[in-house]
Amino acid sequence: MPVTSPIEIQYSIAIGTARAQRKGTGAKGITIVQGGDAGTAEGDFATSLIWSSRKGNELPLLLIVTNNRYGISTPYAGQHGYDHISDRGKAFNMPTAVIDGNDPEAAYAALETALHYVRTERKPYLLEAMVSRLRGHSSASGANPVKEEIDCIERFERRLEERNLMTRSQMDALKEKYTAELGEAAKRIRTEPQPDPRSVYDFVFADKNYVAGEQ
Ligand SMILES: Cc1ncc(C[n+]2csc(CCOP(=O)(O)OP(=O)(O)O)c2C)c(N)n1
Repeated sequence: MPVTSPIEIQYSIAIGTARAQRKGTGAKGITIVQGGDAGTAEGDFATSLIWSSRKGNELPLLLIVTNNRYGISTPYAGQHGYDHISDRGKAFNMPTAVIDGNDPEAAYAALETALHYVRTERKPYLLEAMVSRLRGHSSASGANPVKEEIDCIERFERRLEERNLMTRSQMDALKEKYTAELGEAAKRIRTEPQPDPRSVYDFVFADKNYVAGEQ
């Protein structure tokens, strides 16, 4: 699900696509939805826990929460009464996990396990990734770098060097290559035409020719 501007409504939208993919529909796809820790205090997150876990009607939904322990400037303790957001999944009989989201290897392994479960069981899984908050949220909380936080890219680069998998200069060259590529893409996008206002409802509702149950 694409992340939305009003936080967390992607969790409600995810129920729709996951319902189309649930067991018995013949669909093999799954829905993956992601949001932040503070957003889980919105009702849409609770709605997705309820709708995805109903007995006999479970949905193939991977719920990912990236927990950086802040909602703009509100710390975790001011928002939640439980130690981990993933604990909420336990009340809905879904498997849960908490991982170090700053560690790409741990994240890869945890995603593999979670994806395998959702794809084969066609049931929901709640994964909580503990991540850094490298900068303030915006001007609302000051957008300066937060020095005490772990920079996951720097840490991973050190690991690659220690294991002799990549050298500093190889990593610098990669960074330069992708920075240039993204810079070019950003320039190109500015030259693209604006979307036609008549397309505002495209892909919001099922196509008007769509008939439930048919391909
Ligand atoms: C429905 C709604 N309420 C309030 C906001 C204002 N707002 C924007 S981001 C944010 C906090 C998000 O925190 P979190 O979900 O932890 O995500 P993070 O930005 O830390 O990744 C809030 C309250 C919003 N965008 N939408």
